[in-house]
Amino acid sequence: MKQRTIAEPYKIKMVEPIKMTTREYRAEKVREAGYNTFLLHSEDVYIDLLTDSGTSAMSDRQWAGMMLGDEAYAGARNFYNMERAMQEIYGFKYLVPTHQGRAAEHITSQLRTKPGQYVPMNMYFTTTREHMERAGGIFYDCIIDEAHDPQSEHPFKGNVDLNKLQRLVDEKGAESIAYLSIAPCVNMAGGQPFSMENLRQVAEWAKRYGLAIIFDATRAVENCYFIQQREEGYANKPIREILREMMSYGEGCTMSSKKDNLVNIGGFLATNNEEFFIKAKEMVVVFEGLHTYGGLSGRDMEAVARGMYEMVEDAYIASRVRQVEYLGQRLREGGVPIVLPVGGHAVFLDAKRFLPHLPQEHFPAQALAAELYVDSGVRSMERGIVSAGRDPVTGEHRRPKLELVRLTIPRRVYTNLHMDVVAESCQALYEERDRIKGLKMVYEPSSLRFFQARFEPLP
Ligand code: PLI
Repeated sequence: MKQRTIAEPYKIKMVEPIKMTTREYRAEKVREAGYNTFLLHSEDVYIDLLTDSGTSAMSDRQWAGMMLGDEAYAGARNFYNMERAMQEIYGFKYLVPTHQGRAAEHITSQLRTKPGQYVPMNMYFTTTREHMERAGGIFYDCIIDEAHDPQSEHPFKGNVDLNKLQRLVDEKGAESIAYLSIAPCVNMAGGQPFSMENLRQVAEWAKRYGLAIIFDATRAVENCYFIQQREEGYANKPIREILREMMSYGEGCTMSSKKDNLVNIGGFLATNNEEFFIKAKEMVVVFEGLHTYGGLSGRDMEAVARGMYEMVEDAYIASRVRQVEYLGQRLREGGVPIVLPVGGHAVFLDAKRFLPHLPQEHFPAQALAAELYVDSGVRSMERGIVSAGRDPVTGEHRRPKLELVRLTIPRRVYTNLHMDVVAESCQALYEERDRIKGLKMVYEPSSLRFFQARFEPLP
């Protein structure tokens, strides 16, 4: 039987007009932006699928909570509300708020990594790896091979390959590992989930060697939805319970509240490890702010607390992930090459298959993102060779197998008609793909280059 439609479990109370521009105008703007969508002015964007980070629409309850901000320097009531929400929803004991996810990554990497130690992760994430390397750690990719293949339809492409973990221990010894960094709905793989079964096995393995799992819980709720839909034994379990079980396998997490938690700013570090908590509190006051606000205002913490309860409502998360799936379905029907299965937060165009005439050093995904903007005012993001950066030892470009353009869907913001516009634009570009040319990089920042790099079209 055909799946029944699930509509959004909310209605729209306030709207924000968006600007429609001409093709000529956009061609000029993208040139001024050095063909980098991060450098466009948001006002010149029609449908903004750059990121799902901090772009959510908050609910009336979250906005009402903002009015109840206790803007005390120390011990604000909203901190205790956020702490209670985190304890109930994620299940960890201790909370250190931070202004966003990368601040929690900074603290964790500095405190938990000795120079030269490995940090196994199920694929890299840009800021996570950057902080790991700044702390002297070495990233070790332990995701299953299928994750690097955009056409593999494995239902849990975010799974960890236990053989890869074992190989690391056999070759280097367990003491060479700082901790395991495990991310639900792996961003750079296309928003791909891991299964609870796989996580359980990883947790057992880690226990055997006395290693901690620290989640990057950024998109854990979306992963829980896939577990509920795809994994035996979870179909009738509420998302809230699935999340508690998932988190129970870790010692703690870093978190960008700007995703799952449905807020525009915020993050945190959570842990059951008291010693780590005490050290993290000492460090947060140096880099972020007092340990009861960590760079956030009272009202921000209140919005996070309320967002945590809203994100685990089953009807919300179903409509969120199914909107992403809807865009994926439209693109598939139009024959546009995308990463399969469609992930939890974004649809990823496979630029290698979209533009097979462009070699990776001509930055096909970067060029495609610029073309998409010119065609329809839709802003997307490169997730390929530019995002991967350079190897810190050899200085060479890292050449990821995945050369992708991410169409990231903000939460509770756009309608499916917006998704139709996006799909039609991608399809139109696919039909005229042969005329799309590559780019050359003319300015390259020393780290996280994708944010500020500039390009020019190749002749
Ligand atoms: O942007 P932050 O500092 O709040 O969070 C960093 C961060 C950590 N982990 C993961 C998996 C992320 O996706 C992430 C941020 N992602 C962004 C900004 C994105 O556009 O995907």
